[in-house]
Amino acid sequence: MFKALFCFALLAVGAGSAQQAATGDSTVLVLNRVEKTRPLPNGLSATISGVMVEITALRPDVIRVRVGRNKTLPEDASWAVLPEARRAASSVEADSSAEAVGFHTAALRVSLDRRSGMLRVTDTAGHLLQQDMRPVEFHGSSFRLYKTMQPDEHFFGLGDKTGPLDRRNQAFTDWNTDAFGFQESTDPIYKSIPFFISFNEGRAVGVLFDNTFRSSFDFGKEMANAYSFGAPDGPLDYYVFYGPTPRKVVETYAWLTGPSPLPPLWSLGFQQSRYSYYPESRLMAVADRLREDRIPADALYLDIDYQKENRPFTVDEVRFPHFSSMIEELAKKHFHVVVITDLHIANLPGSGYAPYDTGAAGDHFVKNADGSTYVAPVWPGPAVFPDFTQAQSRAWWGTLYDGFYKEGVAGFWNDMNEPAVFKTPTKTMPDTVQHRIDEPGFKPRTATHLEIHNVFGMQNTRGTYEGLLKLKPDQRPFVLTRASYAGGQRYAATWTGDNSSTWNHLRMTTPMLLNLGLSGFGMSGADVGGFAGTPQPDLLTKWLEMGTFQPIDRDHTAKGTGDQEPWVHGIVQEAIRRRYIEERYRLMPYLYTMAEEMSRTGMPIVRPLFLDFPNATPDGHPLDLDAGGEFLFGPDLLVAPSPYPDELDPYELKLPPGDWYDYWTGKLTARVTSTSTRDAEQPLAVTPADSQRTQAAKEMTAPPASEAHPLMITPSLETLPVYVRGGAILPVQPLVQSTEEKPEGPLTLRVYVPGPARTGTPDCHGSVYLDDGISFAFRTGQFLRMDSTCALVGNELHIRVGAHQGSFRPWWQSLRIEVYGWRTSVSIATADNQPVQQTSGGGDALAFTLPDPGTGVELVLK
Ligand code: NBV
Repeated sequence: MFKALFCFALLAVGAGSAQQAATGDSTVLVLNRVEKTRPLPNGLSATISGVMVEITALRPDVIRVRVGRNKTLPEDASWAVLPEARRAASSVEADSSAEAVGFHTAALRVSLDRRSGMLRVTDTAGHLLQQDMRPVEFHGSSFRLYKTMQPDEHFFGLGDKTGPLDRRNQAFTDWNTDAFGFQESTDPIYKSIPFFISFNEGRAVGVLFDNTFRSSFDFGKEMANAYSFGAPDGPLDYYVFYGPTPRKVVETYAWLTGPSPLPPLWSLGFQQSRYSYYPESRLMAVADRLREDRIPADALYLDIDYQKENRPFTVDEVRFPHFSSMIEELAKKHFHVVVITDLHIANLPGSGYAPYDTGAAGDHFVKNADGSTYVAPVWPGPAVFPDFTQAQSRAWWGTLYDGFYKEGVAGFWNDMNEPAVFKTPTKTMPDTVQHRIDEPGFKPRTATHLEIHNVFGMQNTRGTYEGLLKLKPDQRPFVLTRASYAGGQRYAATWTGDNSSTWNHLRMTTPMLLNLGLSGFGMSGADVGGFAGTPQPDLLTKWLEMGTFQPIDRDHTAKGTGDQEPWVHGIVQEAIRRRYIEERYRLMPYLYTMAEEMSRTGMPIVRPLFLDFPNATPDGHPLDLDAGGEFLFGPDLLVAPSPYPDELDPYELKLPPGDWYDYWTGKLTARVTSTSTRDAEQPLAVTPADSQRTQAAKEMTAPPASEAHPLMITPSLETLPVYVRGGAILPVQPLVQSTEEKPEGPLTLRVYVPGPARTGTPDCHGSVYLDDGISFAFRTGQFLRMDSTCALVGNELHIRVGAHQGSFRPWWQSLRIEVYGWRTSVSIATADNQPVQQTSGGGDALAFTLPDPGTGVELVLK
């Protein structure tokens, strides 16, 4: 039907006919002729085929497009986009010609073709960023937009949808779904994040399609030269924002929808979970074993079986007779407990079950179309569902956390919030249930589940997050969610749901987490070891290795599977697993610094290579597409697992331009020269410092591999290859068993001396951020930031450690500075002109320990 109507519509356009296509179906509407236009200070308003269109600039690099049938624009309200961003306005210059009408900003040119009504966006240099391929069409309430697609255009984002990192040649639907047992081609799964990045010839453009209905995206699957998006109903309201760098697009997405808040430090530690640890003695035994085996860990999870008959906000007192003292005891052992609190409230009228009674008294539950309360089976049996679209219902929901939060439960897990419903083929609520939107910024109105489904989980976590904040205003909440929508990162961290204990699922983890990170969810993880099934020993080991380099490192498994803690499968496997978890704790200063960056700028912790190296290939092709499962863990570490982790064959390592050191040995692995045509336009500058550097490199025991010979890696169980960017200054700390333990000894700054810089100035810097890890005191200056740089000056290496910014006092008194890739010995070393002794560096590193006065210090090596 859709296709047939569409052909008619096209014919109508071709014939230059009026807006109502000659289909005999008055519901089809094609926007093909610009009738009236009116310049706005920040954009343009137009009537196209009788339909209202408004295109405005929020910033010079961000435009918003809204199209409204019935002579009005869609309601200016959003669950995703922050009010301050939606209200932003940037002035524009109007452009008009015989063919087109539009405007330009300092970054973009926007035009509407007068004959076809089609939208075109270019940068000011004329590079095409987005072009309608067809006029916009409405079919009843549904609509779809087609945009031209370039031969080397690639697409990223849409959250953790399965499949390869690049979304090209695939199609996706947004409809939050409990997808137990999902596989590589399963769609939809748990989250709906209608945001994607198009990347073409090194230029990135972001698109946020802010529509909560069952939207869909097609990236060249239907047509070889077009991508499209649309929805069956709801507003035609989207944002287009320009980089050109993908980093800028990611940052702008955070500007629009808000970054993830700074998480509590403990949530970055190792987390142990299973469905379910009970009774109490079992949980305590797991805690004790982690400490006895000296496997650093910070969090333990209680899944649904801790509750009485699966009723949220209760405790099964037979299984957990000393719940609060158990939490206390675990806290003394430096464990944070996270408990599951699903949203389905047991339907128990008159039984003294407070969540039901107070919810019913406040009229907080979702209703059927006939006004009765909607009741459906989930874990507790018949259940009712809070209407999270009402601000007052979210506030009530938040109060339910009072008891657990006071007892010292540290974090909360919102599962099943797609919402999942049992015994129905749709796995969720009927389309017809009624939600009552009562929300600042929205018109108070009822909405069917078709509109609310995809934001239901997000609003659930908002209720949790804001409720926790109200209960403990000076404690950073930790909420973990399965379902969400664009902007949901403001309230919760997330995980990828019920994966399986297979090698392919381990492999799928990377693109899922990378796309989640690009889509705002920088705090994310996948169940380490896999949820469904029992992992083979080597698989669990490899997964724990990879877990070290995930933002959230949580080992979790399903009911009825084998034990999955790091010690299963004997001491040899356990020793490898321990080593990786320990490494995560050594890297904690680096990881926490990244988390802080994420909370300010939206930059995710795990990143595809093209995010930091958009010009790594001559044609601006994303390097990731040729580099298997490689990814960046923050700005300085590149993790290079085998693209097929169960295969024994050697695989090729592809590195972005620059010097790369082996993280484990500290040796220079490769010096990759830029292959980018864009960069090649800038001649390589070889300064005297660089010649010195080259001389120094010759002294190294392992000469850098030449790019002409591909670097091959032979996989081994005990090694996950990790490389450090030349020019990084990596902060690492002494080993601890939990993030609450004070590290004993100096903060180490590992300086990886950069090779000849492309621009002549070696880029060598690092930063470390620290605070109390739990409160909001950082907002009033109680944090510490310390930036450092290194520079080659003639024959000397100068390492400048900056003064402490902020008033937080660090745990260290001294700094150990390790220098990689410079020389094997020095004749003179001074710190602020006073001689310093070289200490043993191990391997090829030079090492020096100096007091950290907090006022900055310069180490000069000659
Ligand atoms: O609460 C039980 C599980 C949980 O362990 C898992 O992580 C969630 O994704 N939950 C789903 C419900 C049922 C799973 C079969």
